[in-house]
Amino acid sequence: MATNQEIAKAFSTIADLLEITGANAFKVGAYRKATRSCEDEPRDLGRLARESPTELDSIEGIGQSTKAKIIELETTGSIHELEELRLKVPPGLSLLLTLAGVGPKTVKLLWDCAQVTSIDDLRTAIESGAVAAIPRMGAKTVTNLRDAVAAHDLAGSRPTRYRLGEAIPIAEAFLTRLRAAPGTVRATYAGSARRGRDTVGDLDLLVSTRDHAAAKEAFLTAPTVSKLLAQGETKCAVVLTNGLQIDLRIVDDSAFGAALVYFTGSKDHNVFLRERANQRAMKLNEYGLFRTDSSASADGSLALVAAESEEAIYRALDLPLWPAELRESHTADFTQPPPRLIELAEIKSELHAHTTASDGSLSILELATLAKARGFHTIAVTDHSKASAQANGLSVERLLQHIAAIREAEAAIGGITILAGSEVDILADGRLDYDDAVLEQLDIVVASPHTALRQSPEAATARLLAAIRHPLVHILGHPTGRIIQGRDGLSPDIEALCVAAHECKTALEINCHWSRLDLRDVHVRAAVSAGCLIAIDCDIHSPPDADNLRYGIATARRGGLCTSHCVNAWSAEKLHGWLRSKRS
Ligand code: DGT
Ligand code: CA
Ligand code: CA
Ligand code: ZN
Repeated sequence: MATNQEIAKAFSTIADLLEITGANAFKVGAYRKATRSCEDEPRDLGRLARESPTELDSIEGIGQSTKAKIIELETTGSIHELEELRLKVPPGLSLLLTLAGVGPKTVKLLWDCAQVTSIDDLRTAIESGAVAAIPRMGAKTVTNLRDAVAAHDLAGSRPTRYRLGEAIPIAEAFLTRLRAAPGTVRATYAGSARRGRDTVGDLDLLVSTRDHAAAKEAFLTAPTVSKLLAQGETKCAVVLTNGLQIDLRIVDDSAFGAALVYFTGSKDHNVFLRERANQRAMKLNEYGLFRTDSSASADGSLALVAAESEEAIYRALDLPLWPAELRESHTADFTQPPPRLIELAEIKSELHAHTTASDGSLSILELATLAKARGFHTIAVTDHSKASAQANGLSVERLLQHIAAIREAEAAIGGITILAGSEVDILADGRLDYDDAVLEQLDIVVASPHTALRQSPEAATARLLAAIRHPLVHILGHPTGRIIQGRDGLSPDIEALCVAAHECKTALEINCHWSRLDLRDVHVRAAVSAGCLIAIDCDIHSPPDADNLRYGIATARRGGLCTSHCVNAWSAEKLHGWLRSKRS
């Protein structure tokens, strides 16, 4: 339930973001006015929205569009337009707005004219004179900005963690630079990013080289580096303009494996490995695995057992090599062989994708062509259902036309199966947004919660159980509706969902978008131990979404998922057989 203050805050944020993105002044003004109206309104707007929405019409400053958004926020917990705007604007700009005396007009000017997207950018741009050179930027404003940045530095604040899909592309850009440096042998990322956690505190990069200075140079001269935290012969740490910290380790290639084991972690796993080494009269550190008993050489240095590869170190410790994603659970028995985890190359279908019929950017044929190019045997077209009005969800009439269009595209394309499906809303009470008679006409049904994401755990469990048990539903889409660093989403009884999903052969989705990763790792682990089917889907709205598959795979692997239980890894025959089993 949203308070008046929360509604007002949402509207003022929309106004700020609209202004930064250059929307027309009238629209911005309407949101400013609505902000003040909400702040001044003595009655509870959320309750009015639920119980007597027509009363909202009489409030001065609230129009049809802002009224609809109050209702949307109250019933769904979020405002679609606000989320869209947040995606359009670099997150650092919102932080700029928190600087004393800095408003959206200034932020827009800084962004447009000096490519400033973070406080570090701003500091650099002030120092270089780039800010003073912006037309319409007065000397007084520049002074104000300088003071505001200084005040911010004293208070000190930067985001604590970064989402996996924000961090990995940055890591890869740095690895490309490092690999291009003379003398580089191997370069990779380690730490929580390699373990596939959904957020990372910082990036840990590792490079082996014959030329330490060249590697360091390539790292430090990257254009996104904003601040040098530390530098030495074998290590450097920097902060990027977006606030992300990167630690770099530079090693000789003969010790790459030892460094990789150490910096992959987790810390707990390192403790386990070190103790195991100690029990065997050995010592493990970031430089290698050494004998500590009498075989030490005459000069007192320890005899090296293994250092060049992870395999060699694990073998010498009498352990099977465990995948990085599983090197954290405290409960795993690392002396046993690890499960054979699913791999990205094994994914052969995408079962959750949108077209221009609802809120996607691709036509049916474009979507199918993309899936075909990825070597998939099946693509499911699952546009939104009618309750998702903000996502242009399909009325029954439009859905029936869409099914016909999908059948036509399927006949035309060849080489891939196009399934007619829907991402049907699970309403707050567990009913689905289309009648059974409509759902029966679809090859595949993904049922997802989009609204009422703040309901009680009991209500959420009952709601999701109803969808799982619905005989026409194949997949439960993004089961909790969480947005990482955005909203918590539902907190249903996951074990109960898993039991039902296993029984009904309904797959639980891992939504691959890095802002969702829903199911999350611990939920996947629960689903895997219950023997559930899992779908790993990109929820494609536009082509780049398909590249998020790797994050879903990382999450699946952290949960211990094997190929056999992932429906997207099945052959066409097996997949289509399962889908048909829910159609009599
Ligand atoms: P993060 O950055 O908070 O997402 O998590 P990590 O795991 O990347 O942690 P980070 O960056 O502090 O260190 C990277 C790896 O280096 C960590 O996973 C294990 C190793 N490491 C760092 N400090 C220690 C330590 O004090 N003890 C042990 N055993 N390992 C450490
Ligand atoms: Ca780290
Ligand atoms: Ca680190
Ligand atoms: Zn959805």
